[in-house]
Amino acid sequence: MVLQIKKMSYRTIEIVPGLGQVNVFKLSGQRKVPVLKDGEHVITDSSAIIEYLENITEEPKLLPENQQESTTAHIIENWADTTLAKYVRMELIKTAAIDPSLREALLPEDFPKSIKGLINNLPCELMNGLSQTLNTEKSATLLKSLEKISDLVSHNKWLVGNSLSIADIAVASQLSLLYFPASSGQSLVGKGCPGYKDNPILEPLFHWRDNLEQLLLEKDPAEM
Ligand SMILES: N[C@@H](CCC(=O)N[C@@H](CS)C(=O)NCC(=O)O)C(=O)O
Repeated sequence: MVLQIKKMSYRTIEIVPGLGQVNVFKLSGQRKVPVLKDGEHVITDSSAIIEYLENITEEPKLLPENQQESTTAHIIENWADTTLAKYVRMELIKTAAIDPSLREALLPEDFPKSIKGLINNLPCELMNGLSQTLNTEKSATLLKSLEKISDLVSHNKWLVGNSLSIADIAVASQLSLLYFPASSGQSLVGKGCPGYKDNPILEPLFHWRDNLEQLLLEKDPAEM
């Protein structure tokens, strides 16, 4: 999203979990994505990638000038990449465990059909057992945080200050796993986790996320 907002040209490479991560390791010395390669520079971790892009570009700035706002944006971005990311992943696993169509939609499009079918047909009881081991206390904590953010964005356009910042981008992008947006592609759009995607209290939150995606696609961020 940051590359898009800053109107930089880029190419993405999808990584298939497992085998595909060997190439990630060869390139960056660790196995996680995202990894940014810019000429000789190889940067890992989304926070470090944003900082790098912020340093090499002029406009639009995604870190507020004001020190207090900049610190708040950093903290929110970091929370979104760590705690929020972990909790939304947990919710998605929980949902996928009981929803075979979501499991299949999550697999890469070029995944062999025979294996897709196999994963789709895993016994529900087995997957259910897995879901029950996940912590309901954490779900309650996640829901509470999201309700607060939902309330905030129903009154403010941006999470911090008066312009788009890394805080908005980091939070909005994590919300995808709870309720897949248009950009997720045909097989995933509209899918998501019950209790979140159909929760009326979170409606303003997903509406804000969709608006943000729409703005990024249509408008020059300097005008936002
Ligand atoms: N805090 C890191 C998190 C990176 C991360 O956990 N990436 C996940 C995908 S979202 C991954 O590559 N997982 C594969 C693995 O752990 O092997 C960031 O924001 O870049």
